[in-house]
Amino acid sequence: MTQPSQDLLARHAAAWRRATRHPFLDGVRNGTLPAGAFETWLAQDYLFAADLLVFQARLLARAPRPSQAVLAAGLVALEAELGWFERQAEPRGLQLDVRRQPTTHAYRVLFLGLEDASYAAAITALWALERVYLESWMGATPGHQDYRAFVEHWTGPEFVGYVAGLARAVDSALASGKGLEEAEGAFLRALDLERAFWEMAWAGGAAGR
Ligand code: HMH
Repeated sequence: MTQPSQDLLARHAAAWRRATRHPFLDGVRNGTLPAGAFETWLAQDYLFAADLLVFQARLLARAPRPSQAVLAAGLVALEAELGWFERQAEPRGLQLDVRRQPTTHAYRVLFLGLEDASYAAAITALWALERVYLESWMGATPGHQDYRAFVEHWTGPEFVGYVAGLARAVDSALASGKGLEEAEGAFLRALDLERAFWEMAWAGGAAGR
């Protein structure tokens, strides 16, 4: 029998492609991003990561014992990532205390809603959004030198291992076959927002500034 996480990927290949391939990522790879796109992405992703940290802390609090380790380690890594964003922004002269754009806000609303959803749905969304990042940035390797540190951040062995650990957490949460429908809804919602996030960054180039 295939794993529930693999099943979701197989059943929604088109939505997956939309979430993981985008002109923004092509621009990261070959250095042809419009001015402002990367800066828009960076500032909004910093806000996203701050919201994700809160979501994940609360998810950890209701995780079953065998999945606590991967979620706790991820939480520590996320906090370090906020510092890393701050260090990336500084030499670029980039302001991080900007307002959430609508897509970033919509993601925050999803996170808050998932607090009332089943643990299985919430862990599925978390795995999906992290796996989207892995595959998206993999598609941008090795990346133009201006963006290489970011490509390396989401394609290295640590992140690969983290995403694999989350997949195991999803597979055990969905092993009973219960709650699959709700988890699938959360999965698809995350994919939609991932697509929208690239669109937002892309639109932040040229037109946005
Ligand atoms: C929009 N999705 C978005 N930003 C991220 N940093 C990740 C996923 C991975 O943490």
